[in-house]
Amino acid sequence: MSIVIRGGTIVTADQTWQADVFCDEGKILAIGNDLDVPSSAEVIDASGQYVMPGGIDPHTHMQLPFMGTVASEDFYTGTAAGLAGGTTSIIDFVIPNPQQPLMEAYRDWREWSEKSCSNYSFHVAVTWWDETVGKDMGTLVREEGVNSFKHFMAYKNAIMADDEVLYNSFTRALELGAIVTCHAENGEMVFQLQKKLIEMGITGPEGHPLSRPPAAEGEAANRAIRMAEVIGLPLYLVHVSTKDALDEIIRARNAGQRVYGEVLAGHLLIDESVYQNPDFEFAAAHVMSPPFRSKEHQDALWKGLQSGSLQTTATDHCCFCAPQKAAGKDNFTLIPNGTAGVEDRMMMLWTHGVNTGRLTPQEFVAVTSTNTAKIFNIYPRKGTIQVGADADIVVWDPEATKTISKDTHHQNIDFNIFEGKTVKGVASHTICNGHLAYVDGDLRVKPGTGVYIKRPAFPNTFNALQKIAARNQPKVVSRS
Ligand code: DUC
Ligand code: ZN
Ligand code: ZN
Repeated sequence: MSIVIRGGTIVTADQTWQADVFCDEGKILAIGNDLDVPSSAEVIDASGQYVMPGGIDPHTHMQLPFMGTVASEDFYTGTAAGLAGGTTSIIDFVIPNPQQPLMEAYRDWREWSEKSCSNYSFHVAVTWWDETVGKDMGTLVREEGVNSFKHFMAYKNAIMADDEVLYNSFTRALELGAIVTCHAENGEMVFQLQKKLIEMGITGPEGHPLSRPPAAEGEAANRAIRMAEVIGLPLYLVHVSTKDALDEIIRARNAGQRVYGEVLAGHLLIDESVYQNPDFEFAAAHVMSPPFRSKEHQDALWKGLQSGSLQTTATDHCCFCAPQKAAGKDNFTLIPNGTAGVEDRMMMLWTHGVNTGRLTPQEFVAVTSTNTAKIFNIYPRKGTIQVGADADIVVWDPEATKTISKDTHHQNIDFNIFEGKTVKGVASHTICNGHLAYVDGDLRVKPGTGVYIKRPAFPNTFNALQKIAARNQPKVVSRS
């Protein structure tokens, strides 16, 4: 299928200009004015609209088995919903059970994800340690195109990585030239606070944020950052939700450390008051970790994004419907953690970022697509509009409006945390690998058309980093 997008304004992370874009065989083949293209090419009239790289959501959990249930959104419905919102790639997570071989879990996720209809890739979680885990990390990097390993510092007695696991995994990742990522919350602190709150009779969703205070995130962020400093490798903190964690990132970056931070659309736009709602279904629908925070933290997160201290935006898209959330009716610690957003992220970021003047359109492209492509080493194949890049493109109508609702969204969940919010700025067309996947409300997708994206390791960055790491390692001092 060949497509020509005519009359739009192209926006990349570093340039804005008017030109047509011609795509064929999944690639962008030409950019220019009055392009001469085959008469068979489908023409998209983008006048008055922006032509931007498709969104990349670096943090989703499609059909995740978690807390005794399985997330309701599968790889087909989830990637389709992403396309409806202008997101053409996701990076999801393989999460092995403790003692489960990494390669076995990876194969399970690859099988489940075959029905995807957009681009997809995987971070792999390290939830336990022995030498076979280190060996599988090597196979994943060298043969499967996995260049990032995730560590949950929370979820004690389940998937939590303690300091020993972190140390071993970070050290191995450095040898392999892979980046490490962390969910930073002090799992022991959360576990003890959960016990205490239940003993005190606080069993409803209002207990959830109380069990996960900002300091628990700040402490874990600092611990992960310091460990990455000593071992000497880059670190990416997922879903930074507090000023506490952000301040640790700023300190480390000012000290020359390569630390990146991701922020969720939900954390920027929803505040902690949702947990006080007396309707269990409503409050439980917002239970995710880390929880939604106070306006003071939200304000700091926006500033972090504007200043470049936080580089990417994501959703942590992880859907559980009301009957699943009901597992925690009498005990908030049993409510499956997760909220949706893969379809809404770009619209919410445009409306509250660009329309408010917090972000320029180019900065919007950087934080919704380009920076993720660079950090996870798939740039410029993904994350930009240039000749030779994959034809992952969103045509964006800055004047179109829409009211977000669970009744009209494509996400497979019975709730929307942005319910009733009107956005201005929506995807009119989404092109994924050269295929027109979404046109003005019409999804044109088929299961299994998505492409698995391999992400190579970072040899050059790591050669430099290993020199820095050597300086931090203990030295043998001669006593003679
Ligand atoms: N947080 C969630 O809310 N859901 C999935 C995993 C996570 O860390
Ligand atoms: Zn997390
Ligand atoms: Zn997550």
